[in-house]
Amino acid sequence: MPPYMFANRAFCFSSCNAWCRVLRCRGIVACAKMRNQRRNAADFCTTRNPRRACSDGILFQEQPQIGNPYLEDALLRGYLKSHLPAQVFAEVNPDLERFGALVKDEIDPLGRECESQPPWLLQFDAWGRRVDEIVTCAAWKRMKEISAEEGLVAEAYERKHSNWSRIHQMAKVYLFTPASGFFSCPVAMTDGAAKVIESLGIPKYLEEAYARLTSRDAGRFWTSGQWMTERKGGSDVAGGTETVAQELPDGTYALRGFKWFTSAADSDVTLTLARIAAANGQVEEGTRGLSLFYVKLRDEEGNLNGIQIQRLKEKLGTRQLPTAELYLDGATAQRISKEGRGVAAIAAMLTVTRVHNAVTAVAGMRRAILLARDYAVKREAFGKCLAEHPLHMRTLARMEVEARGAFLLTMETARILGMQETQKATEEDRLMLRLLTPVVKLYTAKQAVAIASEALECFGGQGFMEDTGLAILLRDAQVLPIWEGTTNVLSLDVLRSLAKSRGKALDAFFAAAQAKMEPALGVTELEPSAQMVHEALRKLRNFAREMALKGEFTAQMAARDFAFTLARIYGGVLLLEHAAHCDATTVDAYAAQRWCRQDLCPIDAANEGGSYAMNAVSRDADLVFDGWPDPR
Ligand code: UCC
Repeated sequence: MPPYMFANRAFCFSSCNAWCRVLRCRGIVACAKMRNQRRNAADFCTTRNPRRACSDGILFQEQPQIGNPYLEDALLRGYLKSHLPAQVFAEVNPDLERFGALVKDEIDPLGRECESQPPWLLQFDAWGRRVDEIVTCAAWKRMKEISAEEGLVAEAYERKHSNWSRIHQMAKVYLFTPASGFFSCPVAMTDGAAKVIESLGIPKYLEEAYARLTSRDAGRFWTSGQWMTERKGGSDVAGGTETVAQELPDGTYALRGFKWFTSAADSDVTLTLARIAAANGQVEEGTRGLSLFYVKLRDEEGNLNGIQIQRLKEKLGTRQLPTAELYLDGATAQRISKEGRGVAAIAAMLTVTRVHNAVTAVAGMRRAILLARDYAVKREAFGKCLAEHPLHMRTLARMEVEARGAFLLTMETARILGMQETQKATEEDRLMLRLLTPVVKLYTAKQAVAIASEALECFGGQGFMEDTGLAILLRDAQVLPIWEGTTNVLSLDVLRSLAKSRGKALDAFFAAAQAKMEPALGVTELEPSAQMVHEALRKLRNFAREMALKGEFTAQMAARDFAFTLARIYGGVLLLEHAAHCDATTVDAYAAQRWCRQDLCPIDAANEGGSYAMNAVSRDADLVFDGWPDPR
């Protein structure tokens, strides 16, 4: 044995005995006897026929596995138990347990099939006829049926449990999304389209679409796309949308333009933006020129509606999902917003899809952690399993705390969305929904990438391999900070929400934080953490006052740190609220304490350090362009 290994073992023996006893008591690590039995079995294989063992590549590391994801997720179950009314929990709990089993037994294998059989574009048939057919695998089609049958959209609109239906639906989507081969993307957009149509009062001409988008009947269920990104990009929608809508005599419109990224381009219908052309062909530029349109992709015979599919995109991740470039060559469309109110109308969709984005982010974190946790009790290194190494457990615990905060932030946003849709929301709730949606979307997305990356490291080299099914966790997570608005665009959206509400959204934030933390203040082990959140709130309030005085420039410079501060503080608030609940465990309290130990107000330190001073931009530019061959 090399000396370094000996040294390592000696260290572990002397300092970690007590720790290992704790793990064994909990049955977390196999007892030494079981481990020896396993090792003896392996030795038996190799000593009997060592050459065969090497040449056959006999399994020498155990594969991490996830059972029923609902039963393995203590926080999800604890959250539902403590938040849902008892009667609602009694109905939702068995449904989620059953659905969790379905995820494990059927959806997960289908998701893997979607990965191994990605979509492809059949542009011409054998006789040269242009068909532009996106060919998807059977598993992808089955995902659509499951989405309908399980009411992954419908649940939120039937409102059987009033405002809590949103939580029920999002909990199901949370279980579904990491196993779904990204069918959760069309589910998210379908939910968003249903929301827009509902917010328009379900006009007669959209009744069928609404019924189908929210149907549980797999034969009737339609999915929707959300085409917002054109050749000039997807962030600056007002500056980048070139598609023109020409009104036809029957009151419909013909759309002409190029949509650069269209996710789930095999959808049945879509919502999209375009500029209405006047009789002289002129269009109005900017936001005021944009209107929202509803488009059916194919006619009754299955022919595309004036749409050419140019190509499918080559992507880093989400390869299961057909993302296409589309040329609209006279696609017939119905205008569904008032003229020039397209962005405001599609905002209802953005709220919903951004919550879905966050749900996918936290669900991805959970999946990565469940796998890493399982591997920690299976994989041995330096003579013992990973769970017996304190540093490894510390790493997993950090990931767990991060995932918990992100989960509660997401569910709280979904909860308020449910309140708003059932007319139970107060003015404070409405302001909080507007503020929290971009905060939660941007924060969870960034953390999802970080957690996925950390999780891969937990598997060593195996985490870097495609055929383990682990590398995809990171590849797929990387889309989340980009979809539905990048981190910076959403940071600026946070500022918009403050400006539009004349600061009332921030007042609502302070009031909600205060109220939610109240119960924790009376609990001895939570009190110090609650004080830390209080202190962070005080610093944030001071910064907000300073920002108001300094104006737009400082606000923009600080926007990202500001959004992260809101997320950190509110994550702490929600973890404390959860830990103060009567059903909470000591683990919940510990998670809250751990979260609150980090810097809850990063904007304060950055401000103190001069990050938002007037000369900071030019200094940033000097730094960035240092060595650039063509200085401006
Ligand atoms: O990402 C995409 C791929 C789809 C895949 C779906 C995945 C779903 C998750 C799946 C999980 C598995 S497509 C979309 C990517 N692009 C974006 O998300 C756009 C990013 N850019 C922004 O969000 C910008 O902030 C814009 C485009 C909204 C800003 O545009 P404007 O033109 O500057 O807009 P204004 O002037 O700020 O706002 C126009 C109106 C205002 O209303 P009024 O006129 O009444 O004052 C705003 O208050 O729209 C209102 N508004 C909003 N309302 C704007 N943003 C919002 C909002 N977030 N909420 C409510």
